[in-house]
Amino acid sequence: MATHQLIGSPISYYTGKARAYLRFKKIPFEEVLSSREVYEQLIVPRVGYPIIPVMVTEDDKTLQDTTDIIDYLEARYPEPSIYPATPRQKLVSLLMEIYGDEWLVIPAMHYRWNLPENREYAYRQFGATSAPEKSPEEQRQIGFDRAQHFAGMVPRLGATEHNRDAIEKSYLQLLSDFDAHLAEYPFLLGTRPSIGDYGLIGPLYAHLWLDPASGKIMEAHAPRVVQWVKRVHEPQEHGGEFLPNDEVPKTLFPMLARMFNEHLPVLMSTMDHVEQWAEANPGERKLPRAIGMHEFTVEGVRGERAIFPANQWMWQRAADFYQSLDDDGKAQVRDVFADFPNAIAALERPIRRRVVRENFRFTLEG
Ligand SMILES: N[C@@H](CCC(=O)N[C@@H](CS)C(=O)NCC(=O)O)C(=O)O
Repeated sequence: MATHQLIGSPISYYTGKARAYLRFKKIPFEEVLSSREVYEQLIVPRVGYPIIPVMVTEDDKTLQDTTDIIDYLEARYPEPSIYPATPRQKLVSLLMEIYGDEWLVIPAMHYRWNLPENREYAYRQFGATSAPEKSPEEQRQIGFDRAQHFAGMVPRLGATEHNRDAIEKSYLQLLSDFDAHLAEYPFLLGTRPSIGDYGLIGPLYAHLWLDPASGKIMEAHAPRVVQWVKRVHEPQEHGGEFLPNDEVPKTLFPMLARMFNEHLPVLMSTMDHVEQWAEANPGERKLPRAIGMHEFTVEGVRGERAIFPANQWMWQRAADFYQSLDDDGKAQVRDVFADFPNAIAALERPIRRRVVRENFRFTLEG
């Protein structure tokens, strides 16, 4: 009988997110290695361009983007839901998903491609995925060639020699903040993983734990985060509960504050640039992957990175949810984020030009 297939690689960021989710939900699936042949014969013909993970469902539907994969499966396998039902927890879980998916890619890619031990490991793993039948020496060469595309993304994502120390400082502080949270709770919002845990597992599993030099850093700075990585990626439990009374634990606030300081200004600037791009390109709907460069700041150090409309698509999930709440729900959110006026302003900001996904590509709505 046909089963869902998850096509991806053992050291891929977003494959790890989807795999962890599927395991927790006990959804039957088989994993297919994204070899060169699989890219040529399955991924590119179905999606239109090379990307992982891809899900081919048991009834042969093609899904890409882990957020779409997860939401498709949540509708069919609703219990136990990874979306809290209450306003504050649901919003916090969506924010942590965006932060993991779209911002922690900076430390993740920095550590993978700028530490020689990790880079060497990644070449070999890339090669083993791409050409499992070849010898280790040939795989290393194939992996090296394939890796150039990914290593080349690092400066476009904003990680350079100039801000290296700041990126590492911010990441190590995030690790210790998360470690302190995990002294109290097994997951972000209680004893059940939420969509926020799945956002964070992408970077924290593959690049920041499995890569050997990264794993040593995590073991040394945040042993509880290591345990969480294992708990999320190899779940033993299938249930658990979100905390009662829509509580957002105090121990999450340092992580939220870091996201609001570093990532939120970039999300707002992305929306400005999407609006400007729409003005400058009347009638054009298909968005390029990146639309110019903008500044960002980490630990007081300024950098530049490409502007990705994909980031806005993810942000819309949180903003739409907040804006859909009734007055009481909004007031509860404003209350819990009272110390973060920039977060409230961001959530209230109308989305003038929406980014949607059509045929696996980002376009402007309507
Ligand atoms: N947001 C997407 C991103 C998928 C993605 O970026 N995958 C990476 C590997 S983990 C990739 O294939 N990148 C190819 C590229 O960026 O050219 C998701 O959640 O699935």
